[in-house]
Amino acid sequence: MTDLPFIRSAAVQTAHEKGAPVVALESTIITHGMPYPQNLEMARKVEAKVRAGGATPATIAVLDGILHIGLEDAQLEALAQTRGAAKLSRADLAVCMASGKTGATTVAATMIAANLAGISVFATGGIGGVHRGAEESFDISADLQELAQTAVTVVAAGAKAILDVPKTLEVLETLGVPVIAFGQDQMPAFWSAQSALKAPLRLDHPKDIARAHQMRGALGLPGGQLIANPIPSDAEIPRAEMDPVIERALGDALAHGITGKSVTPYLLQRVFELTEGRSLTANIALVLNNAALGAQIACELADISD
Ligand code: PSU
Ligand code: MN
Repeated sequence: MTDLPFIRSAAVQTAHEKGAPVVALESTIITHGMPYPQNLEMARKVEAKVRAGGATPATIAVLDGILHIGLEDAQLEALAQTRGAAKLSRADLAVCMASGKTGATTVAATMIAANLAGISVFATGGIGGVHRGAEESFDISADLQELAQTAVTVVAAGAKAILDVPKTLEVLETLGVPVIAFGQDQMPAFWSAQSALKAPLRLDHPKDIARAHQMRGALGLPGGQLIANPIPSDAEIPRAEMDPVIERALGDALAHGITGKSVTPYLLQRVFELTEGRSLTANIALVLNNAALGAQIACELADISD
């Protein structure tokens, strides 16, 4: 136990010992994706949603160099108020831990940590992907590579609409990542339930998603699956409304010379300002929806493994 490079919260430890369903949750969305105190409210509601679905939530973060699989409520509260937390992707995780610092895990780093702790399902808002203008900037999120190599099923509301979604789908196809729309043919577009793009694959039942996860393992295929779960229609912001907002935010990012890790947090903050907070309300609704589906998939997987 002592040589594990992580610690589990008490609740996650109990679930782990029983083989009970666990859903991993990321922390970059808390520190870099939403302002305080809405981020803390969101994080608590998402955990409650997972519990209501019969699974144990495991929010993942590095606190003072220690990789935590599941946070106690006081730790969650402290993280939500931390200003200097690093944004940790695959490249950053080991350095942060070795230097005793605090950092929040992106989709990529959360997948690595979940896999290490034996957790197969992870719910988030939207994954990172190919940024618009990537042909110039080369800005492609490490989340995509991670989906290709780490066996975790990630439930998201598609790729964030600030990205180049067609290019993101092309890269995922090249990497052999199954992109599965849940219950509809179209790819969802994060704040909007529909996009103009057809999803590569579609499944309608959490049990089938769990089976597909298991089948990939049985086939010896590395990597996970991306489940694209549309935002509930009563919470969505239609595409026609979002498109000009996104265009403006992208223009502002360019004008301010925002690059690298700061691009996604900057764009999310700018979209929040330009929609007068409506993007945040939608973002919270979609994360909750993903947490509920993640819990269902985790329960089905635990059933299969019994
Ligand atoms: N989804 C959200 N809000 C976020 C993110 C996802 O609703 O803040 C974060 C995730 O942690 C994702 C990261 O991994 O943004 C992508 O960052 P980048 O584009 O720099 O790879
Ligand atoms: Mn990037």
